[in-house]
Amino acid sequence: MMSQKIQEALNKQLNAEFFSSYFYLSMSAYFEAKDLQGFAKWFRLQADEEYAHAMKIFNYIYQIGGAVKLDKIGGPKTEWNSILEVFLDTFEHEQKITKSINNLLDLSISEKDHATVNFLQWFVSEQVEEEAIAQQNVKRMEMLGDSKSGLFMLDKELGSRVNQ
Ligand code: OFO
Repeated sequence: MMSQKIQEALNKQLNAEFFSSYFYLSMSAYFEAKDLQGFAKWFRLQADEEYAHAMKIFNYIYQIGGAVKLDKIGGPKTEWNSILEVFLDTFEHEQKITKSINNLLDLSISEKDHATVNFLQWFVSEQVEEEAIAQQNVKRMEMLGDSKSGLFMLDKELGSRVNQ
């Protein structure tokens, strides 16, 4: 049985993952409007992945006898000044999520909740991957500069993404 503190923190993280999904879906909509189908698809799959992260936490809370308390999800940003800004926001957001996973892990360690410490290991590895990808996308966008053909190629490449 988890402590009240851990249950609240897991519910908070659950909300953050749902927000991530909503945030990336908003980015997907932004690219749909620009007719950049590859980028739109990439962010839609990213939104699906975040939804799956949320559901992982949802299922875990019940597995260890806790209770899920769904809260309202904040309204995500819907307008960006440039494509680069979208990728910079993604990187910044992933860094924020990494911090909140690390805080949750610190709390689980101090509460001696070994099951939750173990559960969170998957998220720790996932965040390393997500930050690396987000940073790589920022670098690629910076390299492209104003190149239209570069943008077309990157749109094509990101559009080939498939979720595992
Ligand atoms: Fe859930 O990993 Fe990104 O935010």
